[in-house]
Amino acid sequence: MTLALPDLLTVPPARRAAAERIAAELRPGRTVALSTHINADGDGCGSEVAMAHLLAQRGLVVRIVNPTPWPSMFSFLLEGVDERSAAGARAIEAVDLLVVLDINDVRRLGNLADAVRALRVPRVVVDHHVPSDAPAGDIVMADIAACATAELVFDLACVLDLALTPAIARALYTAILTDTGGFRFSNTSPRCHAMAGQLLAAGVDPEEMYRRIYASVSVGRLRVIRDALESLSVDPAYGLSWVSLTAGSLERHHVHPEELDGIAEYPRSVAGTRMAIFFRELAHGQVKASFRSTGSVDVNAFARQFGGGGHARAAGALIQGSLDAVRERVLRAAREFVGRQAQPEDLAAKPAST
Ligand SMILES: [Mn+2]
Repeated sequence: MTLALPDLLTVPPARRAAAERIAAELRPGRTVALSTHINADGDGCGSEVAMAHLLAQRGLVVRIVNPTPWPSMFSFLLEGVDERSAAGARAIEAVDLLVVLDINDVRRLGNLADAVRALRVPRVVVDHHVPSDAPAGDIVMADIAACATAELVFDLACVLDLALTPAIARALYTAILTDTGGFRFSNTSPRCHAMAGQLLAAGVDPEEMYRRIYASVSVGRLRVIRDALESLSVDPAYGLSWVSLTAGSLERHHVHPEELDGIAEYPRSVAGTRMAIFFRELAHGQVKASFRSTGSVDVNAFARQFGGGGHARAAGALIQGSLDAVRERVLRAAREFVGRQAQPEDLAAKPAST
């Protein structure tokens, strides 16, 4: 008997329809700016670079303009790409089209948000976050089932019938590798692996990618992780684990914020954890809180209490206040939030009479 395997890479109809609406705007000769969220991650950067090469293939003139500097750990992707984040909002004023990647809320564009709101040209959004009430554009290709924004860029390439060059494949692979935590998180779908297979076939060297992304860290990153682990606290009664970093720690070890990706995995890895939190003190009396769930807690819903959002298992919020005050407030809310969501095991373990 043969196994009837699904054709994993077929582009779902809703995505195809969205890709076709976007395609209508991608006219050769147009100048397009690509942007992603503040402190771009692997998915933001990889999706942008892949998109830059794809649109150039189609005859558009492409520039990348991000609200914060291009992370040095992803500079290896930039060859042959026009990256003008340093010019700020000026670099998006005279474009014919804007494509915003990996963002569900225009405020995630930081110091570019006002210029983007003021743009009178078509604004495209390609994203896989839970939609917000303030999208960054009007032509949207969004699907929370996509393992990364890069999966949607891959689909767009399929619909547009563009070539998957080695440079595009590396950028897309960077994006899906980092957004799935190295193919470990729950968004690692069969389709994600099928896509990874295509990218390897298109020339990606997985060991080289592992070395560049996970095995080329600064010694400062490890020292910051040491500081964070020193602060590790757990509340087993609620399944909460958290770490904190002061602004001074990053300064002392000369570490950029983009090098902090993955730190929330340490508290999440503690046995019995349902929700993990990484508190990072910023300048100007703000704290960035990253929330991670092991499955039974919807941290996107939790983050919304603090004006943030993201995904069900990974979300974040920017909160006003000192590190101590924010931590206290968030932990109090987290105990209440987690406490309201009884675990099935708890219910089963309780005698019927109580
Ligand atoms: Mn993403």
